[in-house]
Amino acid sequence: MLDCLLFFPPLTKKEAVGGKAVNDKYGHLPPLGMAYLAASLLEKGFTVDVIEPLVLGLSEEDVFRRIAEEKPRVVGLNALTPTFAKSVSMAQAVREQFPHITTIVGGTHPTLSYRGAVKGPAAGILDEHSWFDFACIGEGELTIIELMNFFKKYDYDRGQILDHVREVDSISGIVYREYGSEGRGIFTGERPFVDLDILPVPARHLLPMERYVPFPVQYRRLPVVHMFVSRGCPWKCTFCCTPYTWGAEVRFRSPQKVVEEIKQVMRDFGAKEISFWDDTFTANPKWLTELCDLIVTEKLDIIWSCFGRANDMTPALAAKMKEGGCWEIFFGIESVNQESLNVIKKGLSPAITRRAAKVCHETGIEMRGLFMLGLPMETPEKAEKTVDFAIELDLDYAQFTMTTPHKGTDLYTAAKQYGMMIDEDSSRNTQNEAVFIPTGYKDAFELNNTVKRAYRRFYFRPSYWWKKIKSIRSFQDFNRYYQGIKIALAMVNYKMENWKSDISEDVQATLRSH
Ligand code: B12
Ligand code: SF4
Repeated sequence: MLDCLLFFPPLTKKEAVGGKAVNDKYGHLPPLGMAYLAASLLEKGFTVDVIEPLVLGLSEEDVFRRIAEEKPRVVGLNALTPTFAKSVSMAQAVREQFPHITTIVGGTHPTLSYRGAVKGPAAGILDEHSWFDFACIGEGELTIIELMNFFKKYDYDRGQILDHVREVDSISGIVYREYGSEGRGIFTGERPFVDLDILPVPARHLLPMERYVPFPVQYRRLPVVHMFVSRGCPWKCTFCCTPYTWGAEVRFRSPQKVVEEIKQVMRDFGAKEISFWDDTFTANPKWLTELCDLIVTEKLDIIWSCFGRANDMTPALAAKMKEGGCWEIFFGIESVNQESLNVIKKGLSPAITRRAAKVCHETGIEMRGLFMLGLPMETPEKAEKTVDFAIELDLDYAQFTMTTPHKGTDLYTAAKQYGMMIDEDSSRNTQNEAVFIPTGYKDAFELNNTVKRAYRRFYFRPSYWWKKIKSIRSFQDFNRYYQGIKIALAMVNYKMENWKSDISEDVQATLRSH
């Protein structure tokens, strides 16, 4: 018997990134949210396990076999917008096969549906999806403990739990159903954001850590361990979920706690490199400077990469980051077209990004640019200018994804003003499929071709390859580049050739009709 079993019902790799051609060995990341929840539960004495269907390639049947074996009293499911339909169907199957198990759903999608710009169709998450008994809105570490204590009081008996459900009124941050298993969802109100330093280190030991190998060009030394040590973002880009899910103020774990966690993952998992997946790792230069100083003082043999904002990149900060072990920064550049940047409230200009690129090049930190094609106010010609910009910036890597207005974001609310949503099926919100066509484009095919051309133009340049060849220092470098390029080409090719046959008849009809 297990108190709680957590899992993240994923899209398959094929659904998420066109994975048929993608080597299954690479590109996995741990579901750290599940590991954070598990650590909090373990700390309070609950028994807990995490199933990782994505990385272990488990089918739904495998998951249900594990549930039957582990006999959890509670199942907690994570839901992103594109994976929400999966969470619903998994929760339904849990209810049908194991009616005594209490189910909770949490994650970006439920949170957005309650906190988002407009309470979208998913706002009444429990009204519409009776397979979930409870939904967790926002951070889950403290909420799940309080819920589990309530369940424990009734010996995890689902019948008793639902009979006494009004008692959870005192637990903030959840939705419960008014009359137990029927009735409307009631939100108990916002829970204040948590001080990250009180949270235990994620329970990575419950995850298959050896399987989390990034794509070959995204690391330098293995093993890489992923970390997420801050929450929130002071910016308000209209396409982004972060300000809603994590708040407008960015909170960091203290540098001391981060260093403790780095030491722990070096000791327990042999980490040689850290991949920080925080949304804006550079948002607080004072914190980052302290962290880098501490890594140096503690003489940690570790290198790392992170996400940054171009506005934050001063020469002094970049030098400090380099000294602390940073070798690569991912920047959300999105576009060179100022009108598009203004519509999405990116708070950037091409000049700011040029300055950041200069700083990175001079400091010797690799720069990866993330771009959104098909933005409001964009045309295929303007998209070409964005690709010119990526080339001009002399980026080490560039990624071009399709603009995806997620339900609950401001961009979703404004989408119709700037173009057409051609697919409201949120399971297609993978950022690799055309769901929104700006007015400047003829149709989805044109947008798709623009992305394809962007990759071709950026990567099929002799000067780019010459630079890469010159930077090879070891066989490992060579192999990483070789594998990376093979995967990138296969992915681009796969997506471009097969996306059409992958989309539903309904959507194809819409595409044909405009
Ligand atoms: C790392 C990451 C991944 C990893 C791991 C995913 C995971 N589930 O953890 C990987 C690479 C697998 C991934 C893939 C994708 N991702 Co992703 N990912 C992230 C990223 C950068 C960090 C996630 C994270 O670790 N957060 C930190 C932890 C602590 O937070 P958390 O997981 O949300 O969990 C907390 C709460 O939400 C809550 N909670 C969550 N689940 C539950 C469950 C219960 C029962 C309870 C009580 C509470 C609870 O408690 C947790 C602790 O506080 C986020 C951006 C972000 N800032 O969150 C995007 C993000 C979640 N990803 C996103 C997307 C779109 C995707 C992909 C579709 C992209 C793609 N095309 O590949 C795929 C889909 C995955 C799949 N194959 O099914 C979007 C989701 C947007 C949305 N509206 O849902 C985000 C928000 C980024 C964005 N673009 O805005 N992703
Ligand atoms: S800066 Fe990044 S994390 Fe912050 S709102 Fe914009 S896209 Fe989201």
